[in-house]
Amino acid sequence: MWWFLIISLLTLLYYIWQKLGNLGKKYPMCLPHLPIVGSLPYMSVQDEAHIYFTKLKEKYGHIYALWMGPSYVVVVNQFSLAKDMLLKKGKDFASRPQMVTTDILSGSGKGIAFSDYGPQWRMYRKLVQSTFSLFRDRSSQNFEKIICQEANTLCKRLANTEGQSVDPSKDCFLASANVICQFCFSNSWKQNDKDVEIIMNVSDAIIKALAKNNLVDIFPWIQLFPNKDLTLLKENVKSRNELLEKKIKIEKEKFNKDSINNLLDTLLKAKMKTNSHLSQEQEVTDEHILMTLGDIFGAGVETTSSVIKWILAYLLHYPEVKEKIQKEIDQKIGFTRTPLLSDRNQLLFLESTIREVLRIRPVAPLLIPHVACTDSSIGEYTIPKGTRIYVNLWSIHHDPEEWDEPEQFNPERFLDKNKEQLIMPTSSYFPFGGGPRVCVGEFLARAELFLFMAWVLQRFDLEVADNGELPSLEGVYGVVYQINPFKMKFKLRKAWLSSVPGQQDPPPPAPEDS
Ligand code: STR
Repeated sequence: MWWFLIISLLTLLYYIWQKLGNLGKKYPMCLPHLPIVGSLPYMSVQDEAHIYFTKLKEKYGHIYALWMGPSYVVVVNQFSLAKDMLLKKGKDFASRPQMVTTDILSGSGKGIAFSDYGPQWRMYRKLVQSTFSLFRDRSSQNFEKIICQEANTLCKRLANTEGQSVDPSKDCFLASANVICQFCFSNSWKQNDKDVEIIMNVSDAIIKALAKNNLVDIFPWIQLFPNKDLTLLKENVKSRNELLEKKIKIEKEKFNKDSINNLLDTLLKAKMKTNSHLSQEQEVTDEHILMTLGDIFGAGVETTSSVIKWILAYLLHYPEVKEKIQKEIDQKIGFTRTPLLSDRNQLLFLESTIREVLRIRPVAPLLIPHVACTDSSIGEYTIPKGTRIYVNLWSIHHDPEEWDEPEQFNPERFLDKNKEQLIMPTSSYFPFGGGPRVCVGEFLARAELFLFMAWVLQRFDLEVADNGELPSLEGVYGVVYQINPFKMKFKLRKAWLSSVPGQQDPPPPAPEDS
């Protein structure tokens, strides 16, 4: 009997202690939840996650909590709260959750996208950033030159498809893969290289496997049972790693510590400096090199090629926008030279269209989940250490309190009244995330989107495929919000053909330093 009293007393004391500890603290409203399964039985599986989380805002407010099995998750749906969390208290929320699927992809949290916030992550991120600076600063082989070379070959390939209905996926993939391949290894792939096909399929399979909303990420013990999705993910990650390892092995031969030209060189040089005096965290290993290259490669290819396809699809739906962009290209650039990065403040319709596509169809609608590395707060709400946070970019980009008719595709919202200047109508816009984990390749991505689109629209008209079907603007939710496959036609513009008589090839790229 007395032990029963002691247990009851201890439980009561614990309860009071908890209550006292929480005095004055305010937590986000929480969805109902049960032991073990958490809020899962109360959640809808009909809508895709970003849409469902946006709908929940009506009932639970701009910030709310739920339990994904044993994990406490907070969803942030509003820009001012996201700003507080990503920018003001960025370091408090800069960690990543440990999940079975991303552990498989990142070799247990190596690389930079899915690794924990700490000295090791910082070191690899700095190495990547320093390589980005190299490509921005130097005059030979800078980003502008590389992108223009790729835009040139892209246009040649598209000219060869003249008049046929084609799926633009492979061409978009190859163009962005080759830019990132130059960045990582200083070389590129040819159109019919078998490896391109392999890496394209493998990358796509990885994204699809990650998108499956795997239950193993909620209940890791599920991996003890046979799991088809997980096996598929493992196989594809293995193929990707083998392909990258093969490339690393070949490119390593050319390494010269006095001539650092690409990301692999930067990482190998850092590895040379590794010695026994360094702590494990500062040690550069082959596996870390592989994972860092894998992240940069995956991020560089999948995001850019996906956005280009979204832009093409929107321009097929809104030919009047395409015409405005082309008119501006004709006026500001004409046909005697090719577009340059410095044209960005001239081609306002193109820039505003890119911004609008990144708003209406964000690359990563829930970003990559963040984790609180310390007890902290978002706005007035207490967030305990270890909380998983989803930033609902979809809701932020479609917030009717911030955007006029957010569901409408309207690039001109990014232009002033006279359509003479680019503007930002609201701050409710984070297409590349923000804070310490902001996309490291934002500069490159924006440069690629601008130059690829400017080159293509300077010489091609975009037409609906022969079956007359417009692409669906409903995407497929995942780490990258992808468009469903579609076909279209690229037709050389009459104006282009008549201005460059008898010549189907674009003029040679003439970019000098930006
Ligand atoms: C794509 C498929 C692949 O082969 C490797 C990766 C790893 C990095 C991922 C990338 C993925 C998808 C897009 C991500 C990127 C890191 C940052 C980027 C998630 C899964 C975004 O935040 C959009």
